[in-house]
Amino acid sequence: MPLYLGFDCSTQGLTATLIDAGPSRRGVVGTLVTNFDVMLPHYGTRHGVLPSADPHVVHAPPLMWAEALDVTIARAAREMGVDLGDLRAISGSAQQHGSVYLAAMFGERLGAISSDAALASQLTGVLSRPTAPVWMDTSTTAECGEIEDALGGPRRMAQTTGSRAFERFTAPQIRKFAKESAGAWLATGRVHLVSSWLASLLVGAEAPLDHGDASGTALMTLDPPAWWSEAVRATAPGLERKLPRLAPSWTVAGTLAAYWQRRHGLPTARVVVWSGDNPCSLVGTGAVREGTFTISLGTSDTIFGPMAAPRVSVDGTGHVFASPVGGYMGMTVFQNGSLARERVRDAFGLDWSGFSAALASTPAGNNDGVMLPWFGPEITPPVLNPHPRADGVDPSAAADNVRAIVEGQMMAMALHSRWMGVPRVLHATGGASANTGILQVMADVFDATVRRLPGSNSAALGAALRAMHADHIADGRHTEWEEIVAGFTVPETDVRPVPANVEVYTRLRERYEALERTALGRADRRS
Ligand code: XUL
Repeated sequence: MPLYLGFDCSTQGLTATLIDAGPSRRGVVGTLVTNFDVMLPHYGTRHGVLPSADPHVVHAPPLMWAEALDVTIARAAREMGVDLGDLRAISGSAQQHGSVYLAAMFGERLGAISSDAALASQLTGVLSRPTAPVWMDTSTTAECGEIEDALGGPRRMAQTTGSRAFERFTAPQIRKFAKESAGAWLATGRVHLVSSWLASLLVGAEAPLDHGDASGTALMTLDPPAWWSEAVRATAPGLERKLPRLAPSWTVAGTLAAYWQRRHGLPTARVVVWSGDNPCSLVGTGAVREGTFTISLGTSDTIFGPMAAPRVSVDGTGHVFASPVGGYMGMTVFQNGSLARERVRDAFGLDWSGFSAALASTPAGNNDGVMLPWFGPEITPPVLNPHPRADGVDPSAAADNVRAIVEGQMMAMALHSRWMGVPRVLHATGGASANTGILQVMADVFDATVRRLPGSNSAALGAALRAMHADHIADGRHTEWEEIVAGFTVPETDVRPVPANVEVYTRLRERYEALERTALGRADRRS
């Protein structure tokens, strides 16, 4: 029974999903999660990130992710209930954009890791910056402007890299660090993304960065996928020597380092380059051919789908990435995802079943009440200093507010993903996709059939499936993506749009759009 292991290093925890690809037992063997706040409390994170006096600065400790890998692999060996001796390959998914800054001796130190002590304890001194800015960081507006100016403006940048400059993208983050901490920047020998940092730890050598995750740096040309020397020069001095190698998403980076074999009893499995969580979710939700979009309801809400040719978003809100299945993928990201839903839930003292009951007790369209879901800074549309705003929603009525946040989020997604096309079928994944009431609003707002995928971590599943695909290629076998995902991404529920509700939302979307326009006229925004 060939086993494949996929990780997902998300904002709040590290998930491991083990799959069995044997013809008679094809399916998920098990999934386990190491929650950062709960299981690694000594790093002091809250929701996986470090407390910060400035709401625009959001960092996390890279050593926490390394320790989580160690802890999760130990747990997988103990708790999955199968002999991991049959493990053929491992890959991973990681929150995108976050950058890890390493001293020049990092590569050498990796080669000297001993199985006698825990991994994290042997990594002291390898970081040239103790914390990593993550995708929620919005502190680089000045650097975005500087980079766009140097590269001929946002349109040229989007046409070349797939996105204009966004605060969370790696290039403006690197530029800010190089400007503010020139000495530490000089001492930096390598900048990894979260994905290539963790892959390097598994291989025990510098691992390449895959084209999918590299698309979130603002430093890679989409066609051909290569570092864009103009952007690299415009970002920071000496950056060209500090970037990892680029590689297609199906590249085998090496085999598991001796550390993992000796300390946790794992075999000499192949390690496939890691990718970003959204590219991995594309695979893990089976959206491997154009026509199907996925909505992932996680810490951030994202909508994405495969694209044969890159169609860049003209309003500058979306992204085109290299896809892990070949070709491209379009994507739009909304920062006010599950944390915004939790804010409303907590404000009215509800639990998730109370939240669902509140949603069910209110009519589609919320009697014309609309809410902009901007509880924290928002990526789409860009809102740096949020002013949560509602029109016609009683601020003291729990049920109205629950419906307003869900409807606001879905209307924002429909509005800002138009550039990608109009979906007929949406695959839903992520924690909140368990809530059928939320999926009904999604189906009605998009006028599309929504298919809920089983399991809540499609990114970890996608990573395991990518490991299988790359393992086949390394063995000289060509397997179509449909065959790789077959049996793993079968929707468990179909939620169909209700025609009367679709009509209500066609009207309400105009109100939402008008409220958003008015709010953006007043709110602090960059473009
Ligand atoms: C994608 C993005 C988020 C992170 C968090 O551009 O910023 O979806 O990948 O998971």
